[in-house]
Amino acid sequence: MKISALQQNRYEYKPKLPKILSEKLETIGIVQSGATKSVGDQEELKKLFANTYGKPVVTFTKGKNPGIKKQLRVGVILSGGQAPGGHNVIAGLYDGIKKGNPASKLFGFLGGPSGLIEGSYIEIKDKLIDGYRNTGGFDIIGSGRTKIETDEQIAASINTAKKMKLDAIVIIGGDDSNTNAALLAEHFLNAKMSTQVIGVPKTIDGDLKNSMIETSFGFDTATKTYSELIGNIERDANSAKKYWHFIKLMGRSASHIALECALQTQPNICLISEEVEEKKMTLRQITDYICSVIAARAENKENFGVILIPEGLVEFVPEMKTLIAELNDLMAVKAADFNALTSFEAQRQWLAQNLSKASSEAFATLPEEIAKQFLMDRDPHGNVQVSRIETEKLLISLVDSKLKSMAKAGTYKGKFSSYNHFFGYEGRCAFPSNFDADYCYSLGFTAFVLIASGFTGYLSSVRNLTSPAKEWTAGGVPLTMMMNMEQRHGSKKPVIKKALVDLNGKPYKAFLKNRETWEVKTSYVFPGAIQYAGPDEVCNQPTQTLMLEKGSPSAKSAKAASKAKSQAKGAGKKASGKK
Ligand code: FBP
Repeated sequence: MKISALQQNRYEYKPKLPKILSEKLETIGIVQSGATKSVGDQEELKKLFANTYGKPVVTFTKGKNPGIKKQLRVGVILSGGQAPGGHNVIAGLYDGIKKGNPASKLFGFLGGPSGLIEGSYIEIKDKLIDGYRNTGGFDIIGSGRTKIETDEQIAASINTAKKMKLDAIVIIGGDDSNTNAALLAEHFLNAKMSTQVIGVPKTIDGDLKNSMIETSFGFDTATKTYSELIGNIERDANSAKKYWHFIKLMGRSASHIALECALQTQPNICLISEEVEEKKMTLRQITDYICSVIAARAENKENFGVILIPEGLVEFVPEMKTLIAELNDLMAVKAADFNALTSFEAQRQWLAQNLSKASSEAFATLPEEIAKQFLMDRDPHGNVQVSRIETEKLLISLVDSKLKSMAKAGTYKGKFSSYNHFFGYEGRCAFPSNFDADYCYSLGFTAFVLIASGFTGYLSSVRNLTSPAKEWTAGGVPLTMMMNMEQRHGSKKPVIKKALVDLNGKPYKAFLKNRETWEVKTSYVFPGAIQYAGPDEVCNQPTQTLMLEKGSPSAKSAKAASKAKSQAKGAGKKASGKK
């Protein structure tokens, strides 16, 4: 295969590790917190996870780890959607395992969790991993969305793990895949097996985060890639001055990607699904809001603009949310009846009889093309595939007809010409930014230390991410700590709680502070392409979301400096007092 100059160059990049992981392995000691609790439904989860519930949070610190060099056989799975940095998780895991004991082996399951069920795998060796270091994509072993759920699938996974004599399995995935990891850890213990299970927080969506997981990997690179593209479109819009660009951004239910891109590029409008839900905004109200901004800019002769739309928006518009929930349940519970319907007309009639009156009416308002997208197959976790619903086209058609009626009424005098875009797959396999390359490598290495130290049912956790990498901390968080019970496939299931945009959080507040200005005054920012070499402020900056949530490196060092100064002053005073 022909290799680009950048790819060749990225092979040479040496990812940075937290200081504790660069030390001699035998000196990586373990500190454990007290017992933990799940975020919700504690009693039900305690019963479901009798072996793994309530374990302590683990942090690595300077100490002793005499058993860390034991020989290991580990399997690794890439699960769900691609996210930049996945290859580096495997590289970090591989290097850790081999550093621990060169005779240890790493196996990659092919095509996601189904590789474990079917016993389909390859051994990962130097030559293979060296061809994937610091590259995007999941193509080293492939990924998949199969859920290990049925008794047969669980039995088959147990069988493979036993046959391969695996000490551990690492599952690199999002909230649903890590829910699977938690279940697998529990099933292995129930089957009296010693195979450990460790998860790694992956997803460009940024919705797998909490007090212990600062961000999921891939979010940094994906949002920087989309922001580059949005900035390019903004510059085009500002040059041609004749188009409104409606850009849908991937991210599933949560609006973290849209919000981060808005902070990076300052578009005219960025819809935030979580706000739409809180204000119970109907599709009509959203349309009215967009039209009011378009009309205000037209007053200034600016008949152009950029609008960001989170891909999960429709799930948060009250009437659509209820409709989707009813459809999800119907398509799970009455799957056979629904699947027997051979035409859209037949589906429409069946739905008119089975949906509630309100949902039936909401469904009827959708243009046929969009209505069909609401009925597409659910993913294996029972979620509607929001990436396939063309919300950007739906909004363009609603805005277009509203502007026409405003023009008739004399309240809009502009020209409206629009383009729709969907940025999703463009960002999922980009070369990981330095941040993601370092973070992923550290997560993989951390997974190795957790395995070698005997833990199971944990998520690899690397924290303090807005500081330089050597100051990052590493350890593990029990998967059950992040779980609650939710309605899936028509019944209540244990799942890792998704983190949506916090309307009291700093990133959203920073957006709100500027929103009205950006709506009317052209304030575009052009971030340009991700840089891999150069000054720190160009190539080593974390996302705005992370900096606002955790404090930017400069704010942190200023704080640390002022703390040190006041401590020095205090010490001086004390010292002089003593004298
Ligand atoms: P994960 O949650 O598995 O990381 O997937 C992220 C994502 O890219 C979503 O943003 C998007 O809605 C979905 O995957 C698309 O799924 P698919 O890759 O199956 O088309």
